[in-house]
Amino acid sequence: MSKHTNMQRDVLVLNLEEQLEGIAEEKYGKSLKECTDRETYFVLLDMTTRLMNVAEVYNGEKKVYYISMEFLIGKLLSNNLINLRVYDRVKAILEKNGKDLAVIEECEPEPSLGNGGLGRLAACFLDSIATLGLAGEGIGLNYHFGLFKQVFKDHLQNAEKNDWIEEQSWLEKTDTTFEVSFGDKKVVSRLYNMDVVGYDTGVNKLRLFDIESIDESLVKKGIDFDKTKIDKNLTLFLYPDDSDEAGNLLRIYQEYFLVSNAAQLILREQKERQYDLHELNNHAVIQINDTHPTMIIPELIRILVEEKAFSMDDAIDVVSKTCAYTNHTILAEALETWPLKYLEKVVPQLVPYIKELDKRVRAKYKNPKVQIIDKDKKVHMAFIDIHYGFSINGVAAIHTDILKDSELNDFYKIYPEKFNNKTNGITFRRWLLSCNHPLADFLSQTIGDGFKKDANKLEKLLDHINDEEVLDQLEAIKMGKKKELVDYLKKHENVEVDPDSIFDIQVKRLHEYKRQQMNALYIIHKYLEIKGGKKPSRPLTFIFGAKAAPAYVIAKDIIHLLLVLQEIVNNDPDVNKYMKVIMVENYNVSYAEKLIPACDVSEQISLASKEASGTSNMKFMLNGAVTLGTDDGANVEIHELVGDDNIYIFGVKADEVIEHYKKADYVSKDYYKKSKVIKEAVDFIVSKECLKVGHKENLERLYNELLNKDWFMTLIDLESYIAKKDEIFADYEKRDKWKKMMLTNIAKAGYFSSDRTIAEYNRDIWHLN
Ligand code: 475
Repeated sequence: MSKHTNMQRDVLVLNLEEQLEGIAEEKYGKSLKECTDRETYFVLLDMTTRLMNVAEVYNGEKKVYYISMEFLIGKLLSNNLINLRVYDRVKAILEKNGKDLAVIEECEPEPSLGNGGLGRLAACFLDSIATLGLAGEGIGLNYHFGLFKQVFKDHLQNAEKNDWIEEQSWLEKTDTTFEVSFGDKKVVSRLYNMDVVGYDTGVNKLRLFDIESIDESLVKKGIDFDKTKIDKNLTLFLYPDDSDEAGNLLRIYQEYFLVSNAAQLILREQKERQYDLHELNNHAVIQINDTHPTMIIPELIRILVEEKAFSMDDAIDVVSKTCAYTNHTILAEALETWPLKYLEKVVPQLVPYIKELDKRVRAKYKNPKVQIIDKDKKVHMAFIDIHYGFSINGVAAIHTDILKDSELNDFYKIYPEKFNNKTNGITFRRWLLSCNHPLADFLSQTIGDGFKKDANKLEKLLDHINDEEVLDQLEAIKMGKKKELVDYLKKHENVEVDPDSIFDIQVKRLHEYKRQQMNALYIIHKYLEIKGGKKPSRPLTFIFGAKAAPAYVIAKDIIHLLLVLQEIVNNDPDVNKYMKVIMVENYNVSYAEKLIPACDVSEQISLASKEASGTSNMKFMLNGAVTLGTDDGANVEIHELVGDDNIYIFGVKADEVIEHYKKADYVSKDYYKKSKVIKEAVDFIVSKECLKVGHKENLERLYNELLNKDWFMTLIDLESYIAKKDEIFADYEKRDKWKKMMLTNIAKAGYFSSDRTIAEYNRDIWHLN
């Protein structure tokens, strides 16, 4: 940090209390004490912004641009205060004035600029890039309503808009505007910045582009709007319903809007610094977050050729050395392939370049499976990244292996040197220091606070594995967090939960491959057992949080089933003393921060091979939950780190699953017919009890799906899942063993700090100073 900014910062920090009083007076003409909670929030926002304004801004010879359609940043107040190292002081000042920072935080709206894992990862990465002192920025879109707000009505998911932008917010409006041309229209963009402050370091920027001509009034009911009015709707929502053509086209408009702005911003910066564009790769590296921003490649080539007098060869060469791609999924339906005719309509200026890139591939490789434009005239976006980028990475060891050995094997044979793994990580600032103060403080007391800067130091906790006092403290902290959650659930979901029950939690997007339906079948099984007189030794609380894509019918049916089970179980006097089911409404980052510290059993039960990595598995572990999971994604690495004795693994392995798909020999009905337990659980979905509460159409559709399709093999693992889950619940009673498992999981979580992940990206891909 430079001397100058350091001093300014010191002055502000020394006089924090006067500063806050000054801002309160200036803004509201009253003292801090007299401010309402909401006013206090805005006072803090102002104060924090001032502190960030005097922090060092990173500049380097080379910069990373992390381009992503999603940055699921969550609320920022607490995190910014923590990273600025003023959290405790601010909290104390507020307390002196009769205020509770935790209550103030509730006034902050959550920006939901992401769907799930991929978007949240981007946010963790920004935190780590700044914390490691690297010059880097995120480039994304400023969606006005973000991801929809989930509301339950009649046991069904409804979608409403999430209005998060207020008059005063973390967004800073800039003077930067660009023109973006589509085939049939032009729009003018506007850049908004958000500061991203590192932990005890300087700041970077998150750049969010918007359009000047946006019209929020286009949204009439729920999240419906006229999808054809591009100049008015472009940045209204994240991921509009893509089940129809207009939705798909809007998505392409959004993607091109993102990359056109990114390209203009990056090239402007090169010019300002008087860099030679022939050396772009020495000054910029572009990390493409999944295929959504892939058009940055042909767009940069186009600009270099048409506006900067590059030859085609030179343009392709330098852009290929600048762009790197991260793959987050092997699900075929998530790998983008755009019909060429859509691209011709939206971005005709890119089409000749995409055809040129395709032509060059064809000249070199005869294999039709590596060609960019296939025989049906569809453009495979990932293939552009692989041929014309210098790096491709998966997000966990097993995922990268699957990419190399099966999914992208034809490419791996051509470019083995481009493939690399970067196992995901999470920022410990948000997922420990901010969401679990008691645990963070206790760790500081026990092992010193070195772990805050070097997460591997958490391993020191292992020295205390036989220390009763430490083990009891961990248990007490968990209980404290469970009680906080109990109060919150009472208030927000109107359910009573026993803090002494086992908290078993599955929170993530709703998708059949993640198998929430398998968890639901276990719950049915338990319910029937209890009805039959077999009581668990301790009450069980099953908690879910998940949004389903509005166009994903079966996913919404699974939510319906969970809500129906919640009603049946929680209202059945024979059962509700022994178990409860809670599907929380509108699961988001803020909710995750309340649920994760309170969890005992972390559900990570995807069909092996399907979950690229998962990141909630890491968050739960760090907060002392024990994983119940399949050998999938980063679970495999958690397993290796904690050993067989500190994790509960069940189910078929990835290679077996891949074999089944290859042979197409999985028949779910066979499992249903063979097992009484499976049959009973599945049949209950369409039982009298369920049909009385729920809807015939939804329940029957789900039942038929499970019996006749079950594309993600729920029934193949159901029996081993039931057995493992019964085992983990029984082991919960061996308190000594359990507390040691908690401790081991926390101690071994250091590897999953996103600081480690980002250091690896930098070492292997970015090469920034
Ligand atoms: C994986 N989202 C997790 C996480 O690497 C992994 C897809 C299409 C359009 C918009 N969003 C998506 C994802 O693919 C996604 O979130 N993938 C997730 O990325 C971070 O930990 O296993 O499912």
